Amino acid sequence: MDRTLVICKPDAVERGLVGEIVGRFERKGLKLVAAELRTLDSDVLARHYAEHVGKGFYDDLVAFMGRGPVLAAVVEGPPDTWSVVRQMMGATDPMKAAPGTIRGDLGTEVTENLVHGSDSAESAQREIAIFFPDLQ
Ligand code: IDP
Ligand code: MG
Repeated sequence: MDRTLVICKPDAVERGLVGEIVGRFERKGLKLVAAELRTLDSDVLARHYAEHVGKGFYDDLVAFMGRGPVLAAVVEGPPDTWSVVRQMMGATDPMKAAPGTIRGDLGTEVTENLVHGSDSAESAQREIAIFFPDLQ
């Protein structure tokens, strides 16, 4: 089995779309193995988004991601589950994301794009360790 990190971002919590987003993953056949509503501080965000520190959009990203609670979750499924989750999320820019994807169906803004999913098996392992260090 394979696990990946999913975050329903603050806009998803504010808009009441957590159930819709998690439900899509559950209906696909992926299993929720950890989930917690929490507000992320700048230290956690700097670790999680290490690849983006210093980029032009980073300050806006951190302000957005820390403005209210997120649902951090781990989902489990067959090998390459991280890739299935990414496909179901759609492109980073919701205006370019395909219909049928979470971002394509539910969003319009590139920063406030509803959902995070790890972008490789290595990222999944790294990110799960940040959010759920005690997960077996
Ligand atoms: P991803 O979430 O699809 O993996 P990344 O490139 O890793 O996309 O970017 C992380 C997050 O930073 C995005 O989900 C989005 O919230 C935000 N972001 C990415 N690119 C831009 C941009 O060009 N302008 C504003 N925000 C951006
Ligand atoms: Mg990314």
